[in-house]
Amino acid sequence: MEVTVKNEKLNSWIKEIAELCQPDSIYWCDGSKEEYDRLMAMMAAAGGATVLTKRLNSFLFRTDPSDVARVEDRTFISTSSKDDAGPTNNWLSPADLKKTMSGLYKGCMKGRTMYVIPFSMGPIGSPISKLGVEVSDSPYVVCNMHMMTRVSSRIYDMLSAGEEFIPCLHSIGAPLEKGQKDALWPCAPIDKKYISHFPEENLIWSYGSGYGGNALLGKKCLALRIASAMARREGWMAEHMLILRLTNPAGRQYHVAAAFPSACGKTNLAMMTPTIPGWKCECIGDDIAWMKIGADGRLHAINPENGFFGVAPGTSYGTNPVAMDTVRENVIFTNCALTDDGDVWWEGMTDEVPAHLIDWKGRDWTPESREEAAHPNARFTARAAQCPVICKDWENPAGVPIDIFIFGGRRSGVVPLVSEAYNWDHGVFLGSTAASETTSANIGAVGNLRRDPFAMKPFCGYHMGDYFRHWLDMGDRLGGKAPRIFYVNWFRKSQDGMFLWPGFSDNSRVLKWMCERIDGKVGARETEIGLLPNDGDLDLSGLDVPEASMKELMRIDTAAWRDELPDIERHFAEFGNRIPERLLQQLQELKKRLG
Ligand code: SAT
Ligand code: MN
Repeated sequence: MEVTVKNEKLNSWIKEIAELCQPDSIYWCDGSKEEYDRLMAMMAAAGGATVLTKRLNSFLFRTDPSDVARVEDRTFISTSSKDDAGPTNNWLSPADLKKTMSGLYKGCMKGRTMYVIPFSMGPIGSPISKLGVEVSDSPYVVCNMHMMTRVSSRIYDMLSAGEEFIPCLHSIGAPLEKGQKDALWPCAPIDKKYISHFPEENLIWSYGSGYGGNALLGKKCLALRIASAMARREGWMAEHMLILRLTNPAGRQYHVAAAFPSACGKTNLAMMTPTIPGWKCECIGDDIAWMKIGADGRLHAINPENGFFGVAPGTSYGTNPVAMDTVRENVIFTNCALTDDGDVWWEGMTDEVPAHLIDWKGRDWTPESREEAAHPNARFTARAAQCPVICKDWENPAGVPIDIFIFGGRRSGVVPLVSEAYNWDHGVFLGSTAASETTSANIGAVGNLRRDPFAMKPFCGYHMGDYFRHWLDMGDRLGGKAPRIFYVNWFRKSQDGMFLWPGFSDNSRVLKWMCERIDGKVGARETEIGLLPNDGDLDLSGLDVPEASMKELMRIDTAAWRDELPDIERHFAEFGNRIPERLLQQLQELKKRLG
């Protein structure tokens, strides 16, 4: 496409990048369906994309086995002072990092096309949206960005009118020499990958990976890492949260924003079909919330994304029928298995396991095979508009007023099914000490317990101690209009390792209790760790969970909680003098309650 954009910053940046990366050609994207179809057809012809004959307009990609998840060890927050990045982020000085990366970028797009992708996070033209321009040498990235963000030529007009944008530079880091045959999934080796953020100048540089959050720079890089730093400066919030609307049988609406780490069920909760009669759940977003205090003094949330990049394994008509219906057509699948009749399959999709598949590495697979057919972090990319329960207000620029915040994670022990914070400060304490067993959404060990405050450890673009303080400040500003804060754990296990709580649709029972707390309809009992449901208040009608399991789900093991204290102390100590006094006070109070 021939494009003239009258934006000096954009044009000089594109020129500079083109000179550095030396692509064979430059292509300015317009976000059209024609463009998407053409790029997909090109990738299918080259062999990188497999056309799924069983699913309309859908494709399967297999990545290089080394490029299957975010790379937290290779992710950098590059501020002029190391201290400003804080202990939870990798840091290199902007000068050093730019020098190293410029060396890598030199000639890195040889033999390839450089795509210029204009996008908006949030509805185009909305006052809370942010514009970005991603430059990438990956057509897979272009097509995913079409779904996950709003890519449109209208953004060129806005840029010509002088609107600001966030430059996002991406290369897979695999130049092609003349005559060299391309890999099916070109990328750079792990020690050459860099996912870099310069929050002081709102700039993103990503090199070496083509996968998900490493490469679709509107998502984690812009909408969380850069946006969280902007949000703190400007007095709003950018959080790793799903957003949903619950409606009770009387028609009263509640809006919930919930933070769980990657691959801990945000998409499932956001699309849940309540098992309790008369309740309705609608999805507004499944991963990121941008929230501002509105004229009414309440906190209003929007979903800056345009689609879902969801974990496929475990998704089924049993666990998340809405997601299954969302991915019926027009989907990009990555690292799923391929069936003999041209469809995708993943572990947990059907009770019956296919007799033969091509696995995510492209090899023959049978139920006897030792490895999984789909990678545990295999993903689907689909437009939010395709979701059957998408809320009619999901693109409302005013956002939805949040009533309830939920924090949580994957904990096989210790943490009860649900508790409510005593007050805002206690809620911020719960968020700041949240811990979860690691998942395959990051390259690294799976199942290790780690502190993941507010599910933002991998995504906070500045010092986490300052981030805690920002949460306390927001609470002070919101006062009596602040959302109530809850903590959940759907993943507690019995002694013999079985999940105690059915989860999924039955999580609606827990949400119902929260709504009734908001309305003052139910009380709660004070415990050492927070407010827990009184016996009989959690609606368990029609649910088949043994009483002993319910007891265990709600049990507070004070000895185990006492054992957590040294770890929480160590965790807080990491933040040095940037840990807010009010959180240390919360820790003292918890200690006192535990005796
Ligand atoms: O790869 S992503 O970062 O987009 C997914 C996730 O880890 O949440
Ligand atoms: Mn996420």
